[in-house]
Amino acid sequence: MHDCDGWCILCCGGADIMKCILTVALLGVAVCHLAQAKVMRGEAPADKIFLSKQREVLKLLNKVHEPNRFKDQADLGRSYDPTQHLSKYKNALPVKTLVKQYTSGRLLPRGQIFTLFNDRQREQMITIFESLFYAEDWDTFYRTACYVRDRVNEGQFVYALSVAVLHREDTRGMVLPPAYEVYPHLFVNSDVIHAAYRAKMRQEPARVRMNFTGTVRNPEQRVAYLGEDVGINSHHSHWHMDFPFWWKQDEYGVKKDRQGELFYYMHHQLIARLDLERLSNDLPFVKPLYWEDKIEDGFYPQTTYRVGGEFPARPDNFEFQDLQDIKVKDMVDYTRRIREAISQQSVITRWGQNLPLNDTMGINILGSLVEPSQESPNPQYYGALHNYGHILLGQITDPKGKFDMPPGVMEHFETATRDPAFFRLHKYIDNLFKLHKDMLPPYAREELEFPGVAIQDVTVDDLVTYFEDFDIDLLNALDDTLELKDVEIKARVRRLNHRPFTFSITVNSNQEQMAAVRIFLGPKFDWFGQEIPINEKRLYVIELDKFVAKVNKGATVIQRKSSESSVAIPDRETTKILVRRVDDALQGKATYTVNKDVRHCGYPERLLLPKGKRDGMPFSLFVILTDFDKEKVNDLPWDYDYGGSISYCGTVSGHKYPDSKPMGFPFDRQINSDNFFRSNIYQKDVVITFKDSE
Ligand code: CUO
Repeated sequence: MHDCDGWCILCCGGADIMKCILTVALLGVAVCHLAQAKVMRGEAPADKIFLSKQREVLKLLNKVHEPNRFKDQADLGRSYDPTQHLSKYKNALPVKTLVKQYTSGRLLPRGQIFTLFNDRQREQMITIFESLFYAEDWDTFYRTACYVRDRVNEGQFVYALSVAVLHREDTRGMVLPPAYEVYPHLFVNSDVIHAAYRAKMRQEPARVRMNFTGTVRNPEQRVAYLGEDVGINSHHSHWHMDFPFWWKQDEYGVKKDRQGELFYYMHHQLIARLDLERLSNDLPFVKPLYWEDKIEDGFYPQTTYRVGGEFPARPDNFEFQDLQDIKVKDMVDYTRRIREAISQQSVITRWGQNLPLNDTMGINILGSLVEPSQESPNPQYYGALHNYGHILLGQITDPKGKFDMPPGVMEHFETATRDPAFFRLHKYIDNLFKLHKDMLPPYAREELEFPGVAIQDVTVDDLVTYFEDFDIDLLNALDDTLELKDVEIKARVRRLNHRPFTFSITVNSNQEQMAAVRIFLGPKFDWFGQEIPINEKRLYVIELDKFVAKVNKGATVIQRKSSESSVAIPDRETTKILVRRVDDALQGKATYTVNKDVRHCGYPERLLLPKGKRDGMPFSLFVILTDFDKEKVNDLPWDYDYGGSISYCGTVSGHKYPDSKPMGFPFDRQINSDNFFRSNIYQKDVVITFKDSE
């Protein structure tokens, strides 16, 4: 028996000693409760200056479709003339351009639909973003924000302001309202909006039930709960705000460590997650699409823009169409060139040099080339495979612009995952990444093993999923007037959740050391009910968690809760609660803690597990321990959490991605089952049971 008190204080920093004592007594081994809740190292009480800045940002994002209702901000915006303060911008060119474009009426008008995939609209948005980003101090930033609030298109404003807030030093830790509350039209069906309007007219509070699109006659509808989940859409749109493809790393002085690889990995994981949901609903894995094939499944979004009409629908069996600037044949050519680069393990840069793809950094280059980001080594030659794919799908039903249809769901990161074709496009892209990964040698023994460390056992609570109701605030969805009082109108949606669970990993080590722990879940059987071999299974494993733990000499039990997962973030706070908490703190009635590393990007924690089946569905659980000292990249504390969603969302605070292993290790490369499993890699079957409700 260990000296529990002393040991617990040493190991857990004194956290939850009673639980520790109890567990030690029961198990007879040392138990390390790594963290009782997510360790938010960047958290501290906010001061008045921060709180008032936070309040101003929330005011700026209130009812963005209408003129600013806050008189102080509106007056400030009206009277501020950026051209009189050019010395207050680190780079004054963008703000000069912005004012010129505004005065000559060349900006996208308010009320119109903004999409990042439209070059002209994006360039304008970048000018707005840079005007905000280059403001030398908070005061200039704030005045500029008030200036643009009522002058530029609201879609461009929200996006530019959000990206600026996420990246400026003086706004670090600031929380943005959930995207589905800022522009609810992108997240809920037309029916719901109509019903909400009726309730608003009557000035009656209402909860409007929202169903998933389609009917039971469409098998894809069985997994619509994932693609249409507001949490997934919010995660995805925030990922693209944290890692914009238009980001100019050198110019802005903010590096995006491993952006190309993150693009590959986060999207790969989204597809794998849908694949496990598909199996749970008796559907086969997602099939990739091809430029010259028909897209079997159509999609009818049943969603309407606030102004500008319905999102276009795509009938079944539609083919890709040439657009004015993007030809289907070009997509085939880009693909061929990329495949050539992969098979030759070398990319040709725009200056004619060869950039090798034959090492662990190859995926980062390939990711930037396929998306493409500003880091693409040769966009002229390799094109914009992924971005053009989004545009081709978004404009497929009105390729010539004959009917002046608005952008499709694929042309907004907030709505893209609603369309099953999103996953098919990304599977197609993912297969290119797979081709590259398959060119690399399988991991050698010394890359896989952790000498002296063995996992003896892994246990986990019963894994149970269920559906629950969730309410989305529709306040910002409805036009109203100052005279009309706000009434509470919400959309009620069904969403997947799971019971909390805790892993207990019993480890034996020949010395005290730091271990990187990776937990994955993969399918056991395929759609036909056949057991999936490990080298195929690896393509469908989803990451449940990745963290660092201390193992002692002898036996250690590492415990880790589902709520601590570094893949996921908890539910977003509603704007209403956020505003109230900030106001209370400003009035000294409560403390508001700010986390300087706060993340908006992160897979929803309640979706950590796939649905499974009513009778229980077997899955394969993998736990892998490796030597953290060999893979760490900086000297930050080993339990630093980078805001809590490092696995899929990397870092935005300028830190490097904290481990040097390829993302998805060890499943990202081919696996030879004969020499894959060793004492630090543990596999066992687990069962996920779905209950209709909790
Ligand atoms: Cu996230 Cu295609 O990159 O949607």
